[in-house]
Amino acid sequence: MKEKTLLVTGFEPFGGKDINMSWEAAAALPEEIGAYRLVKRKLPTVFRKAGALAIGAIEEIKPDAVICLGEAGGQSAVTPELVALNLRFGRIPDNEGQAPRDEVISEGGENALFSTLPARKMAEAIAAAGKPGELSLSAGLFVCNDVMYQVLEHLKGSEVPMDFIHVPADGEMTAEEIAAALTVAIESIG
Ligand code: PCA
Repeated sequence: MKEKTLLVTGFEPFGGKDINMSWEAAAALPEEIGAYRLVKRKLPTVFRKAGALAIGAIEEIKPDAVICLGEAGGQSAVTPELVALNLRFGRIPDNEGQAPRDEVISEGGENALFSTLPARKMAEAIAAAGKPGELSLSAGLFVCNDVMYQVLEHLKGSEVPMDFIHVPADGEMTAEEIAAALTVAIESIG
């Protein structure tokens, strides 16, 4: 068994859809990649709660690294995120009907937190493998950004690095194609 543990999260469907490609892709990932044994968890698409559950999973599993996945409509590449913003905005309601409008995630917290995994390197590794991969400069302001910000803030000062990766919704890539791109990204972090 591998010595290092990678926590991978995906989301439940939201916005009236039946599936969320982030969870489909997480489920399609192998149990071991590179130096890591994977532990997978599904998060609810709910502001605050998803981040709290991700942090709870980190406390329980004590992973060596964390990658949270979410789907994004209108994109055709797997996109590691560079930065999370300290702000919530719901263009549509989350799965508990909440649609905050420019609400601060962490009072007194940093305006933005950078990914602590090498987002650019992961994006470049995916592209170098001939798969669709690009660095993203914004995780948006919906539940994905909320989870990324909360987890990065929680892990600040720890040895555990984290990134959020958006994957295409809407059938742009199959779950297996997304999983193959994510595998390359995970192998690149060593
Ligand atoms: N995507 C949403 C939240 C859940 C998901 O899969 C987002 O991009 O914020």
